[in-house]
Amino acid sequence: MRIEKYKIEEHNQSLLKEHKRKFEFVAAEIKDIESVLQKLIQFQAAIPSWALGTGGTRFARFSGGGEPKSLEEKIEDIGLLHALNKSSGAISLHIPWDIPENAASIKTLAAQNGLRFDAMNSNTFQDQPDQKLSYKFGSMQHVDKAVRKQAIEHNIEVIKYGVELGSESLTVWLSDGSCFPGQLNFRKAFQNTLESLQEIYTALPDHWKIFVEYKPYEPNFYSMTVGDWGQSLLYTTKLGKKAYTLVDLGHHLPNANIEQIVALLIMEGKLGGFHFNDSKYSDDDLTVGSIKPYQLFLIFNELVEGMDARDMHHASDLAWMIDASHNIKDPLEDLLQSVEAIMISYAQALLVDRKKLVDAQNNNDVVTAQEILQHAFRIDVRALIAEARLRAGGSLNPLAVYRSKKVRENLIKERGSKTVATGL
Ligand code: LRH
Ligand code: MN
Repeated sequence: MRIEKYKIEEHNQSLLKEHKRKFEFVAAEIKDIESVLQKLIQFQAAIPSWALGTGGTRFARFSGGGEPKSLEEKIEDIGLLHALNKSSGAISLHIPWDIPENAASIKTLAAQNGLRFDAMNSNTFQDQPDQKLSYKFGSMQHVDKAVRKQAIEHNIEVIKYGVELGSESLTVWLSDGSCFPGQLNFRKAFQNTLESLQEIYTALPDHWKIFVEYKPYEPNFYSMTVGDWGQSLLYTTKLGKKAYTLVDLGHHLPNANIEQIVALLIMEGKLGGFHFNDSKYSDDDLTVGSIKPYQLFLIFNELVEGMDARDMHHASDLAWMIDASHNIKDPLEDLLQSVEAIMISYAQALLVDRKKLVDAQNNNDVVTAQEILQHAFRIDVRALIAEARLRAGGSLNPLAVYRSKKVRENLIKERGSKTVATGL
């Protein structure tokens, strides 16, 4: 389903007067408003190809209907999101869930929807029907060299698909680990995994990056062979300058200080990007900013400070990707909310008075430092982001247009209520 541009403009007209009032109010406080707006317009979050259908848990999955049954339909759905918020201009594919059978036509369809391909994702955490050797006891850590070789070859195949589509990075998340003490020799598992990643690293095209994603548990529940940021940094440092650590917000033990991890990874030049989501207990993959919006702001605060300290280009020097699972919400509405939450935290971080904050820190003026941060966190930047969307040709209120145009109802009419999208 497509939403014609004139319908978005029509909807904007009905909201314009109220928007301008709110925008002028928030803009009055911001000295470099044009550069802030430019940064917001350039910023694009990549949508995961595996999160366009209804997610589930081991207990149940309640399909919402109208789900995309092909990669083409997934690209159309992301194209619709991007037409509404002009901030979803990239898609991250997961192989083999979304193999581009005809890469050229897929690339053309994506371009017609204003989409580029962000990081490719390999999958050695499931056994495919035609697979020779099982990953039950791991893939790159496996005691059997033949299993490790199979995993390496799969990742090299994923890189090939990415090259055809114009992607320039590979995300490797390994479910490898152990469920019981004694099951695994941690040192050998690390060495096997490093050697396997080194073979994949060698196969990377020149300008490509490899992202090593860490996770403390699930599906293994005693150890994970890439269990935390320190282990991922060990791998990426030993691999070389094309290797970076990927931070999935849901992959931390309770109360971990993720913003400090982000600050140090940027300092080391080893932060590759993010899988944005939110969680209350574990890897819940909930809507970004729905549970801990202040933590998301604090993470973007470290990102802006750290990236500016290294003269990094905000929009293109890191991989901004969403990784969520939609168990009860309409997947497209959930993704619209997630992109909005990311833009809000980024905008607020751009409004932190850096000079005053540094002065407060240098004077150990803890109270003022907190006041400066929380002042920015309490600025209602929604009209700022709406103005950025308006200038980029998007909608002032994407969710309202999505609902008023009865997108889900139309998708169910088009695709039926039983279609199931590949993915988690
Ligand atoms: C693992 C993970 C990883 C993906 C998968 C879909 O929990 O975050 O990034 O490959 O989810
Ligand atoms: Mn992830």
